[in-house]
Amino acid sequence: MRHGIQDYAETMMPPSNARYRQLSMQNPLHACTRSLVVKLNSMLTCLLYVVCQGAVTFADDGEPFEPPEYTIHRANSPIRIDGKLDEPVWEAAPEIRDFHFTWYKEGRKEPTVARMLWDDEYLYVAHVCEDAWITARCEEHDGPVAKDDCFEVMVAPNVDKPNVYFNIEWNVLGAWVDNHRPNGPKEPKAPKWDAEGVRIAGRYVGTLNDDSDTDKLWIAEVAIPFDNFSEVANHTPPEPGDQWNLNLNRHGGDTNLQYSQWSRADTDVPSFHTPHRFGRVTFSGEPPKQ
Ligand SMILES: [Ca+2]
Ligand SMILES: [Ca+2]
Ligand SMILES: [Ca+2]
Repeated sequence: MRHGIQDYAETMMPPSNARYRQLSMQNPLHACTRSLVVKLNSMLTCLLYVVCQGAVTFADDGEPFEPPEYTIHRANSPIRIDGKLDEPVWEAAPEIRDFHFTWYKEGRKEPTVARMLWDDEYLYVAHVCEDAWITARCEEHDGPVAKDDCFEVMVAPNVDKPNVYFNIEWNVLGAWVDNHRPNGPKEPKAPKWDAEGVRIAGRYVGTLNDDSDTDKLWIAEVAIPFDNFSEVANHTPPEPGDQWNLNLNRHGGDTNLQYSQWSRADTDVPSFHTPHRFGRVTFSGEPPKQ
């Protein structure tokens, strides 16, 4: 069953509406009084609609949308960007496993496990993507990474400017694309924005660009300097307790695209450019419990 925000408002309205309808039926109200009741009723409808919009929204699948939340703990020991997630601090970091297959409904859904950490210089992202057919051809910056199996982080680093966001996506070869949308998803991206100092190391189990066999997985370990977001974020590096809006997305390569994501979008066709549907991360000054 489809639910939009109006459906939600209507399900909440009957008590108020019924009450005002009852009043107007039981009392021989003057026309202008009835008019006032109608106006009050209409105002209440608008008020409730606004309240409901602020409180909760509904996705097309009828499930109420609550942004997923994640605590990014501080890395209390160095992270070597080598594609091996064997640092104890990675092992201790909380996992994100509940990726949504917002548009992909049939067939086996390929799981993802992602983790994030931070220190004074970098936001760290690590992920393990199960993948039966790994595609990775692009080796140049700002090339067609989106045609490959790729993983993307989108960040809106100031919750007071939720439409101002950045996206960086990479493949297992370490090629990446970076863009900045200073005025929201419907306005043009910044003519030129390059993330500086991004470090990516990937590994995979399988064969690249040969879909005649079945692959296992690919991994990337990524460090993104906070300085890249300094013009938008309140603090870079963040201060403990700071919150950002953020999403993690996957593209699927040549075969079985899937398009999975941490916080699910609300579009009919695949689109990750929905900053109003990003998840919420909180930077903790504490390392993860080991
Ligand atoms: Ca490592
Ligand atoms: Ca293969
Ligand atoms: Ca794939």
